[in-house]
Amino acid sequence: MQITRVSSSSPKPELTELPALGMDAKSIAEDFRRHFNRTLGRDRRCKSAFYMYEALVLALRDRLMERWRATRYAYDEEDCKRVYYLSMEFLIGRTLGNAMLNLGLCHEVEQGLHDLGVLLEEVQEAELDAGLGNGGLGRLAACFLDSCATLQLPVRGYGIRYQYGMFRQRVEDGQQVEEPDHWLRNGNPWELERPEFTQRVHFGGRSEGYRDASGQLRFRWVDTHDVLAVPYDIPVPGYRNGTVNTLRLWGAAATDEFDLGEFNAGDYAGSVEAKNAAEHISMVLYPNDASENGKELRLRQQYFLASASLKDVLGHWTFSHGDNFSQFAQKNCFQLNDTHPTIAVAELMRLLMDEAELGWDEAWQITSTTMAYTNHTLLPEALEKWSVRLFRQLLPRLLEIIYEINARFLQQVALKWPGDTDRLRRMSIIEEGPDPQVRMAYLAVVASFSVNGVAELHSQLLTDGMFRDFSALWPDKFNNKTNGVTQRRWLAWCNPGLRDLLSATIGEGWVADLEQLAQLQQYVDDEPFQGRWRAVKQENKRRLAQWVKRECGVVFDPTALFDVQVKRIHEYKRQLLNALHVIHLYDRIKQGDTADWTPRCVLIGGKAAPGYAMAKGIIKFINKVAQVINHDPDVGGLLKVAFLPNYRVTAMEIICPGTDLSEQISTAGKEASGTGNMKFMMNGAVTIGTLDGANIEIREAAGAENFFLFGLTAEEVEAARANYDPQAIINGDEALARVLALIESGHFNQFEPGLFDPIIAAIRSPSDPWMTAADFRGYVEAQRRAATAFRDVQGWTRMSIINSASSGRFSTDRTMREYNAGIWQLDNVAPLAVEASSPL
Ligand code: 26Q
Repeated sequence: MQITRVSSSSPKPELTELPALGMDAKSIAEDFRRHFNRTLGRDRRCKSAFYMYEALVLALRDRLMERWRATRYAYDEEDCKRVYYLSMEFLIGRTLGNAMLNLGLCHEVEQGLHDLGVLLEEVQEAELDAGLGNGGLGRLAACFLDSCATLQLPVRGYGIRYQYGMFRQRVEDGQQVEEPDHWLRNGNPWELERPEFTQRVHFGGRSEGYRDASGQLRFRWVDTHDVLAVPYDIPVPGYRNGTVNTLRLWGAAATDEFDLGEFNAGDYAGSVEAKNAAEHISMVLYPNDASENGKELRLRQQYFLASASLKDVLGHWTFSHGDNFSQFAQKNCFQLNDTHPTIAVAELMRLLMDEAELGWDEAWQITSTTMAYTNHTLLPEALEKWSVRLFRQLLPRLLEIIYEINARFLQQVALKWPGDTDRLRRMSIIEEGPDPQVRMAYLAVVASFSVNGVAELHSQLLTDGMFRDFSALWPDKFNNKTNGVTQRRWLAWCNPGLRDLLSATIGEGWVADLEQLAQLQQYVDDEPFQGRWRAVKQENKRRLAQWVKRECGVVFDPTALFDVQVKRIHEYKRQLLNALHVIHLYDRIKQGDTADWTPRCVLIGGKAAPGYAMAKGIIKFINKVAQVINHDPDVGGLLKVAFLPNYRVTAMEIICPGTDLSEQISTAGKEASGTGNMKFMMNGAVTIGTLDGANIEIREAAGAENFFLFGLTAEEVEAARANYDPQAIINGDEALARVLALIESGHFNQFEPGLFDPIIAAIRSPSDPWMTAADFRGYVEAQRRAATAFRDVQGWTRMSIINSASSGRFSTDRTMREYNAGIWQLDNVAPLAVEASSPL
């Protein structure tokens, strides 16, 4: 990989050049004041935190703007290869702190505001989370962008500018209540609208064949209903390197003629309806992190993203290369974040054939060498399928193309395995039946040159299971890219105490090179260092306890073991197993079995998909159990349980620094990777977990003695399924029998009989897919080992330090280097010097 520095003597427009903006406290304070007073028209009589926040964003944005332009110029002048990360979700959270950190302005901003008598912390609290994602997959996309900008890789994110992000969760009488998240209510000062790059996206209509001038049969898509896609750009700064990449989010808008036609015909209400229908496309994020199959609006969203983004890229290409596509595949790559944007495969074919007038072979050559697909799930119910009928109605031309891709693909299969009709049926992109379906994952695999899973076990299970036939056909396509998280947000920003201790001990290098944390190994037994490590953790636990008190009204004692499980609520993630353990501890307390007790505070948080009844039942269960335990005078300080409402990115920024024990307890073989597990590890939490997803790699890195392992392996889970007998397990385990008896007695649902019947039935069911009862004993024992270990203060500190010291591998900087070496093959490109880039 070569580092390219674009010469500042390269030709550039010769108009007025602005001097670069000052990066000192005084300049920032001046700009802050100017924006507050003049741009926003506020004064000391209106010192609302929101306008101060906005003024500060504008001051920082000015500084990003010049670097953004310099980066763009460098990419254009270099004519470098680029990657487009297509994702329905970018779970960004807050941007202010990240911008300050990456611009290297934390102290300067704090000082500048302080000099004006303004408290930075208050200003920060005015920023809402950009909750444009459900969970892991969306947050991963945001971490990827941070790392790509830091590595100076020309990668651009493409997504949707949802008006409403992930719903806000309130808890009322233990129950989840959803509220819309109108995060754009006060505007978004980070974004830059770019109406000049508006694209037109087609829906409906029909496909029509015709002969072109040379007599060649071609197709056009006619009588369509069109929607405009308007881009909003968000700057993505690298860590102190002058690079600013772009996240381009599309907002939907009605075309003029769409509503004017009806308006002129006198149908005023109808014309507004049409406008609404168009704008509905980017109205709301689907709050479902498994599947919401078959919803027309969801397919509209997916095509909207794919079509607008591809047109944008092709527009840029033809602007500089005309209609010559011979180099296109060498210079462009699309990374599909799960199957959600996979319709891009057919759309690229359509654009190349119907609009750029290429032949099938040439178009396929380009498509199948520019598309790469990342899978994030093994759950069969999460596999996307679209009914052919819906496809035909909404995207008729795309369906034709998919059929043709499938026909040619099946020919290839038939050639390799003559006469194997069962294999043809299994591998077909079209699932036949009374209501035929398009299998999006198969379309993605067939059209991509790379298919990757997100942890070693997950990638292995993909080629052994779901994609077995495909892996036999194309073994070289399949690869693993273990996930990561960005240490800028998940350590340097969210844990200032640990950041300062680390930097004082091993220098600041780890912020851009996480493997340097390995240098901590030499301090593992250094008592003064251990003391400082504990002091930092203690302070973070105090901060977390304060927050839990405010959000849940439950008092946590910072000297207790902080045991935390935060993630989406899902049966496979087994929050239920956690709750059973909590009840078991409660039962022990009630029996007086409390010799050598380790006081413990259990925190559980996460959102349930609004339509997922069982997940909502689990939330209610946890809340009711917490209520009983927290109010039982026999329990006192031995055990506290809190359900944290509205878990989100900003909540995790406070939670992970203050956690001792990280719960990663999914049924083995079900969690593709997990990324929360990595955030906790980095911040010195010890994991209790199964051999699932990236837990396996975490344990390898930290050493088995620094990880609390329990449970069946993925293989054992599948082997045990056929003869799974939870009743026998319950009969043979007194503790579990007592826990179930207590639940069945109605102890946790005094006034709502039958409330937890579905939960009890799930645990007792021989067809429980998550085999909760099977892992109970192992889990309780692992928890006992953890509790005992925690009372050895030095021993625990050692484990904590070792976990953090071994987390170097779990930086998205490493993940992105691997994507680049194995899939993208981009050169690093540094921006033009800031002062050399002309503003006009
Ligand atoms: C699908 C169809 C219709 C509506 C919504 C969806 C949908 C939306 C989001 C399906 C899945 C998701 C999100 C999945 C997800 O977050 N998966 C997680 O990805 C992480 C990053 O790779 C992994 O660490 C987790 O293990 C995996 O569960």
